[in-house]
Amino acid sequence: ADNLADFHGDNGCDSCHQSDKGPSNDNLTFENGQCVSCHGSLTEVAEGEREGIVSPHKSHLIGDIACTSCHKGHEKSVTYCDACHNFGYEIPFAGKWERKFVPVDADKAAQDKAIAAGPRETTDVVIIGSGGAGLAAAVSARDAGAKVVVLEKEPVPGGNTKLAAGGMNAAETKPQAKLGIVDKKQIMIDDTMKGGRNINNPELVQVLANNSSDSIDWLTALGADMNDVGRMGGASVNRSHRPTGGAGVGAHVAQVLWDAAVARDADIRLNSRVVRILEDGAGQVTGVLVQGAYTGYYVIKADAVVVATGGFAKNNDRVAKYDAKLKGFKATNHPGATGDGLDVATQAGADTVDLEYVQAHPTYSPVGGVMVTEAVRGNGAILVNREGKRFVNEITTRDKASAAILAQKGESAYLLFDDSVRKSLSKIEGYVHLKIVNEGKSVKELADKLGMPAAELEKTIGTYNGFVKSGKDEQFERADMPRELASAPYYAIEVAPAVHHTMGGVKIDTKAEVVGKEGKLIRGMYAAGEVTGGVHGANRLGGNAISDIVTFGRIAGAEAAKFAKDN
Ligand code: FAD
Ligand code: MEZ
Repeated sequence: ADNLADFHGDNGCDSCHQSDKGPSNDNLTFENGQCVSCHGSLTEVAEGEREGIVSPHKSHLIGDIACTSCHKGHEKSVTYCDACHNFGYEIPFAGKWERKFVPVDADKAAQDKAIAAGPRETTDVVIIGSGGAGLAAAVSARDAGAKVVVLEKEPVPGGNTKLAAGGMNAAETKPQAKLGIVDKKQIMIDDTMKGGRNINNPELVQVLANNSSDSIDWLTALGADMNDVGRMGGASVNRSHRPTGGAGVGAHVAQVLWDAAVARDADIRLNSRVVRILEDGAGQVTGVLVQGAYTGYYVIKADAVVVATGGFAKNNDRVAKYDAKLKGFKATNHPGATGDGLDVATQAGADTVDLEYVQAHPTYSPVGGVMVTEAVRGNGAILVNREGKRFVNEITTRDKASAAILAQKGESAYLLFDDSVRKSLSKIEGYVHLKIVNEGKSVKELADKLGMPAAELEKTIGTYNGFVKSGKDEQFERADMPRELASAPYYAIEVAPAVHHTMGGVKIDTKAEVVGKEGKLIRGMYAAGEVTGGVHGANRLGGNAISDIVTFGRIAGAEAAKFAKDN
């Protein structure tokens, strides 16, 4: 046998499919049910695995992970995890993971034919993308009474949102008050504008900051725990919210939003790529053309469309077009962050802003294929070079920290912390699990392991601890030094910058309505999240994206539902 279908062939097509016409929907709901009925649920399969491996069946992905995300019927199977990691899994009937960018208009003749055939179905609001912006929009549109279809091109939901780590920025919140943190929405506005080099759209920044505390309350009411509050680069106050104990914010928020959307009966379809937004020729959207991975092209007629397709950091050709310095760089993003939503929106007339601003995250682990959260630095870690010396204010903005790392020998550095930092942030356990953390019982042991001069590293840590005690970083003016690095064991992760966030995108107004190329609003088209531009200016502050997607996602969903009702 060459693939799973051949392997199961003797059992007949109906061992996998409900009818001899093949898959009934693009989620492969029936087919996945068949896998589970024979092999058990993901949890059950994971229980049977050897200890000590990073389990392929116990993942950080959200929702109910479909077996067919990796195990394919009629083609080669692929390990979805290979999009970021390399665990060396052996999967039956394996092909190599690869993802080529296919333009949205690649198959124009077949697309035109599907459009000519007319709509297969009708809904009030179509949401493109199942990341945080899309799911927040789905929840708020359902709460406003709209019938909603969410279309997601990947086999797993959650986009980049499920990977978000360090936190969600918000000012004047209840968790801040409980911790005695004094913050002001105006300070969040000022920090965001300064971090974005003052080219952000100030009206959008006001919406971001002024609604941020409401967005924390909204998530909390849906069941989220946003009670831990830490510091991110460029912030003058602790305002980055995450679950108690410091778990990753994104997987939690995405799961809460997914559960809320499912509980509200949003119709969520995976493996469903939107390749065109349809409009009536007079500036109003009429629906979308979908490319179902298993059911082919079809049209959904809709009164309103929310574009929530995320950024394009994983598409290095596109990144390099805007910033040649980033050519060949790795990316922190999920494989679907290719920018085709941007193409779909611009082909339907949307204007764009700030596309040339692409951000590198300073601390990506090339060994693990994962971004190491800024919260590790926020909670006290320092950056040292191969000589064992600090070289930058660790909690400066990302553009500055990335440039400083690239200026070091080997174009990488070590994120260095002690056991007290590890204990302060449970997200670090994930990095230990991925085996990317070097450990030493003493500073000397760690330095020897890294091939670093031990005396120099001991001196660096001693000097830094002195700054913590005096409250003044005399070397790099780091403002926030939450703890001394004095509790063994000591840890280090090698880090280098990787493409992380695309600041520019579709132009929107404060109601998340999309602005067209002639400056006129496109009626019925809304956009939210990383696909949009203007909120973050030239450089996004850590923690502001989750805030952006929840706030503008909620606004987009509510406004789209209202538009659908009124038109
Ligand atoms: P996404 O969550 O990326 O969702 C977009 C979805 O649209 C994807 O699932 C994609 O597959 C789908 N899609 C795209 N095109 C189409 C199409 N044509 N048809 C159908 N579906 C389509 N920000 C913070 O504020 N705090 C953090 O701690 C933080 N940590 C991060 C850590 C990592 C590793 C990464 C990568 C990012 C992090 N960010 C963080 C940034 C933040 O996670 C993202 O900017 C944000 O989640 C984007 O949300 P979104 O909903 O706009 O897009
Ligand atoms: O906002 C981000 O991208 C962020 C906080 C990432 C991280 O380092 O955790």
